[in-house]
Amino acid sequence: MQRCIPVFLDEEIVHQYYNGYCNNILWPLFHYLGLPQEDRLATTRSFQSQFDAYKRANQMFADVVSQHYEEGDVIWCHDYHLMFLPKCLKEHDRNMKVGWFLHTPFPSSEIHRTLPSRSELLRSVLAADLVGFHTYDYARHFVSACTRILGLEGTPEGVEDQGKMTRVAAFPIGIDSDRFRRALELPTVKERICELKKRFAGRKVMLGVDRLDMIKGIPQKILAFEKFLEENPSWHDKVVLLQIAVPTRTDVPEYQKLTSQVHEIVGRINGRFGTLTGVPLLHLDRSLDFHALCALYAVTDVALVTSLRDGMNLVSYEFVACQNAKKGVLILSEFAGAAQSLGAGALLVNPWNITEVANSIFTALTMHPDEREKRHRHNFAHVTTHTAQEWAQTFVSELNDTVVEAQIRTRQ
Ligand code: ADQ
Repeated sequence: MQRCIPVFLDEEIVHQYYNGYCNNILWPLFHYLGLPQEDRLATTRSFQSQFDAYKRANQMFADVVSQHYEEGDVIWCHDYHLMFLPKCLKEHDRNMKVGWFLHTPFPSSEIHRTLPSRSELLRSVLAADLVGFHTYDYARHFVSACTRILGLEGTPEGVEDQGKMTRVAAFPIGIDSDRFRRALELPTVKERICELKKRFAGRKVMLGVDRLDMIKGIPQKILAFEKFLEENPSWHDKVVLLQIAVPTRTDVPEYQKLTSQVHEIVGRINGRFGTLTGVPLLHLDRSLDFHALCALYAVTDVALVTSLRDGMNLVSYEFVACQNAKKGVLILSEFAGAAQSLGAGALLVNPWNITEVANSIFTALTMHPDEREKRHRHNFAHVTTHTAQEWAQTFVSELNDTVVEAQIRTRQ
């Protein structure tokens, strides 16, 4: 059986659909960043052609799915790139069982209603039988958008349109926590842990791991670290922040600007607080392999996740999964979906408030071991029980049930 079937898109479609409509319009909008500021007018002018490309690309996915579809298959569409797909699939065969899951936040209906194609996108998603989000808030925003923009009726189960019920619910994602725990037992990872401990001996290790994306709040994070250093001279040679930022969407100008901005702040901080023997901030523009990442998570004392918005944020889960020995502290943005599941164990912060984040860094570095243990235990229990496997099984089983219910209603 083929487990993966590619859908080939030509360069023009990739430009208009993927770089354009998906990453220049939907991604910033869903993260409350609005449309790109400088080329707002150009974006508005090219909006329709980008949306047409978006629909064409989704239709191409639908054509490939339809070619391989067999009766009884369940189809699960993922993310904001494929909001038009449920409609295309149902037009092909209304008996297909179709689910759609959004990995980003779904914003307040007041944000969504600024989108010129707001109604068409909502109606396409509503063609699905089950619509899922990471949190109840996102689900609630989606239902509000359907009631306010389309005038439909929202119920506790979802949205009803002309007798067709679309179930809308929260399915918070998790990670494969066992994979991380198994990795920590491998000799190569243990060796890396020893090397890192030697390398950073005498210093507390703080860690940030993000795609270099404006939603991840990397400039805000390192500005907060700078403020912490300004206000706590006694910590200057006792702490290091490792920021691992994997470059992403490098052909989009906004992302190129972000990279230069981050490099400039990093240079300034190291110039101000570095000594001949070391710098307080190590910033790497690259991704790490899985074992290197596990070792880094394991030696970290404080993880800093300061997303300005984030659907969930799995880095926070991965850090917790690797911390059974150390019981480090997680500083977590209240605007990440993960704040709803790991909020009781983490130190929650508003990433825009640099003073608050700087104070939380101090609290985390000086926290009593009993308090760290209590907080870690809470989060570890969550991360190891709410796994990726459980997430997928719950969604698919609920998708099956939804369709079964619909069939029962038809029979009545
Ligand atoms: P992302 O925005 O990519 O995902 P996140 O959930 O943090 O964000 O997942 C990132 C993944 O990439 C993690 O597994 C992490 O380990 C890895 N990664 C990041 N930087 C790395 C680096 N420098 N080196 C190696 N690995 C790195 C989207 C949404 C999130 C949502 C997920 C899942 O934006 O909000 O949690 O989907 O639904």
